[in-house]
Amino acid sequence: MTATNHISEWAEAILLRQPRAIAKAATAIENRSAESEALLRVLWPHTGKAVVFGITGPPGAGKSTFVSALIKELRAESKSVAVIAVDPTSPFSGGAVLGDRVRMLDHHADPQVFIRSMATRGHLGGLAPATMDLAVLADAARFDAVLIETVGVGQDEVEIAGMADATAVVLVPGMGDDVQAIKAGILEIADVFIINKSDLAGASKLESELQMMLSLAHRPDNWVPPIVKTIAKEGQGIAQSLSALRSFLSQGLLADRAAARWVPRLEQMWKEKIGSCVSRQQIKEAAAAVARRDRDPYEIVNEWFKQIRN
Ligand SMILES: Nc1nc2c(ncn2[C@@H]2O[C@H](COP(=O)(O)OP(=O)(O)O)[C@@H](O)[C@H]2O)c(=O)[nH]1
Ligand SMILES: [Mg+2]
Repeated sequence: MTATNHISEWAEAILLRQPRAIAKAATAIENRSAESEALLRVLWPHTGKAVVFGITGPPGAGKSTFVSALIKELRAESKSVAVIAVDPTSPFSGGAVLGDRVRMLDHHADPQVFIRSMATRGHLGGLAPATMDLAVLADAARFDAVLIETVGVGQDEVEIAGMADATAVVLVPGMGDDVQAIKAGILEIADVFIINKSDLAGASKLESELQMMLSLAHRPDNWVPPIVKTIAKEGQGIAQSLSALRSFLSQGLLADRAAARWVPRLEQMWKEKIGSCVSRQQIKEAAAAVARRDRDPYEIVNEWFKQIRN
């Protein structure tokens, strides 16, 4: 079989939503293999139908619980759902991936639900492109909704959520000096605020703090992010959250927004492309030479740049 045939048959199977073809593609995308790029180019013309929701917020806010409840809500509407969970994998917390998987097990038997956990380790600069490519894959496989869960701690993760069609920032009461304590980057990408764990004390206080903050802020698109109180573990407020996300989508500003969202995404893709032209080993060797004062770092970078253009 020729390489092109192989890719087109693979793409065909994905368009038919065959689980094994999708899983294999997801792995190829995570590994940033040359094959995956060829595959994505074939899939691309078949995309653009799925709605991509970003769900972000601090660790433990209840994002996975919220996502799980959102799957249920979407399945009740007979919508198919793909979930991409970008998990933090630090040497100190190995349990996050498993925790998310277990909670989402409810949906694992359902062929209309696809769940992929992605490790953040080993994606030097390529985390965002890999995640967004998984969303392209899910879109091509005709999933109606794609939910991307990221932990709003690293800049990469915050950016990923910001590339979605609509982004929910999940907060919880009792976060100390609340709104001030939250990373500014997270707040900037919120199209909808979710105050989860509203069964706990302090939900109203957080709500008024957020309202205060929103009354002072001003978005260029004039959108005022709604605030929805939820108890995700009991499925409360989930339908309202979905409506809030959809009301943001239905503003009629979609074309402008889509173009604006493609700016960081193309930047990321470009960065990844450049990064992939020079190996880690080459960089290490160059670094040693620079440290020894054998080489000039400016010249090295210029050489690499010339290499790309050839
Ligand atoms: N009290 C309360 N706990 C919740 C709620 N939603 C989730 N949790 C709990 O919060 C913890 C963290 O949830 P998880 O979904 O893993 O958070 P994530 O790290 O943001 O994905 C779990 O023990 C959940 O059971 C809620 O609405 N109220
Ligand atoms: Mg989680």
